[in-house]
Amino acid sequence: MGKIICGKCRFENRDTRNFCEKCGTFLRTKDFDKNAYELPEVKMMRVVENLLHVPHEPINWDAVIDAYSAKVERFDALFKIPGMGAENNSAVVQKMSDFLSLCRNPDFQIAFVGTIKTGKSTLINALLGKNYASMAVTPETAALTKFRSSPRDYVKIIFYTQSEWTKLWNSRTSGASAFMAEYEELQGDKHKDKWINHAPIHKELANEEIEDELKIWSSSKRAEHYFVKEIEVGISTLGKDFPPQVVFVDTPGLSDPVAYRSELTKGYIRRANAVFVCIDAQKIQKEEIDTIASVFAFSSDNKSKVHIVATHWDVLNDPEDDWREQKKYLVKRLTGPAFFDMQATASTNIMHSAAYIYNLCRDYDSLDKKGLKSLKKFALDFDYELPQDLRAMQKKANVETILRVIRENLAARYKRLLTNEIEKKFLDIKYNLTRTTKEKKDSTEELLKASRSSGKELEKQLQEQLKRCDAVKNSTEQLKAIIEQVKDKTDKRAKKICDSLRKKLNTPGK
Ligand SMILES: Nc1nc2c(ncn2[C@@H]2O[C@H](COP(=O)(O)OP(=O)(O)OP(=O)(O)O)[C@@H](O)[C@H]2O)c(=O)[nH]1
Ligand SMILES: [Mg+2]
Repeated sequence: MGKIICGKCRFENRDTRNFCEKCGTFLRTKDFDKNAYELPEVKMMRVVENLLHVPHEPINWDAVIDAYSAKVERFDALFKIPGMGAENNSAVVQKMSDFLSLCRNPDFQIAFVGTIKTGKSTLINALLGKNYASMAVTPETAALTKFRSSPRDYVKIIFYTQSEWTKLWNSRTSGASAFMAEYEELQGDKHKDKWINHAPIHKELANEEIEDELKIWSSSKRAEHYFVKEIEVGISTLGKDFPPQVVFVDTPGLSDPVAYRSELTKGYIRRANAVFVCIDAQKIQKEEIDTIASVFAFSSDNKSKVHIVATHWDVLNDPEDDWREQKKYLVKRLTGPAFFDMQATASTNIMHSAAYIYNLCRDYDSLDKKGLKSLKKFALDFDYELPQDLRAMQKKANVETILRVIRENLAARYKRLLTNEIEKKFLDIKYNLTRTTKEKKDSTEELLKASRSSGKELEKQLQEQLKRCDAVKNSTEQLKAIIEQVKDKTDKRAKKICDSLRKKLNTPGK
């Protein structure tokens, strides 16, 4: 098959094409006069040919949704051709754009919340399979951080705008004295002008570099974190069975003395598809119940999206027995109007975990002294042998139960729900487009009918006029004839009268 090189962009096109696949330039200038390009037929050819090649952004998570999205991309391209209706129907254009972004970014957001140091980051690291989020013993996660599966590893930093910063600054509560002292100690003001309003930073990096990069932006020990609104982390090593639409959101905590920041977290809880509230199993007290109550208050539309994880399970005096009692208490305490609707939901949604132990088992080959000591203690408590029982110890840590809940109960169900939602939206777009194009077709047909009928009307009128004209002509002729006749008769009569008069005048003695 031959090729035609585009004169404009030098793209090599198949010789069956009339227009460049890349830039749309008319390729057959040799065969046609320059003006041919402007001919309506040629313009239409271009539209059709380019429509056949509307670029498609593949949707990898579902083949059916991929097909829907390819269709909507073509609808969108067709609808936006001048005169096709997009100018007068911005609602349908918006629907198509929302539809495509839903297909392309079908995020299933899982927010991890809780008071300071309850083990949120440790649990996320266990679920992600590697220690990405910092878990130092001092308050650590200072910026909201999202983790998601991605073909390439990246870190994206989003900064506060000036107006957001002003709101944040003015929202410091009376409890923010520690915040202020730290801000001054880290000389926040010196860094402020550099980062406020800064464009997002998108950094592609090696997987091993993520942890250190995150420390720069999210650690409360560096001034930069004050100005970071959000961090997004793309991870390439999450494995094929990790649902790509799942986004883990590590939050800085609900009890932030800067109200604007806790409002951001609350916003995430409201929007999240699932919320995991981390509470320390060693101290299930009023404060923990209050935190859980506030999460339920922000999730009133869907209470079953709330999950409670009692962390630090391994540190309980008698983990098995103590937890059995604690869970019984929690199920009872957290069932009712302000909490779970039913005891059964409470029972499945309240879980325990020892994510710290799980991670130690995972990283057994590279553990430091402290880690190894903690693991040995756990093995001793539960009669395990190291290293042969590492898998059994990981199972005991119960992280896999949480992972299974996320995979099977949430992500899998979410995919079904999302697919239904997308199908519904697709049908809505189709209905809207059919209606809009039908309306357009009807109005064009009416116009045509009107112009056709006015043509007929005109013709009728003309015919009538012509008929009238003929009639006038005829009557004129008739009139002329009558006048002639009258004239003739009058002439004859006048002659008769004149003759008889003349005769009478010429007769003497009468
Ligand atoms: N023994 C034990 N320690 C844990 C567990 N989970 C977390 N930790 C420890 O608790 C400390 C705090 O854990 P993080 O994961 O940083 O807690 P966080 O809620 O993210 O903390 P902030 O982001 O600072 O609010 C760390 O020293 C962890 O090693 C657990 O299940 N068992
Ligand atoms: Mg944390």
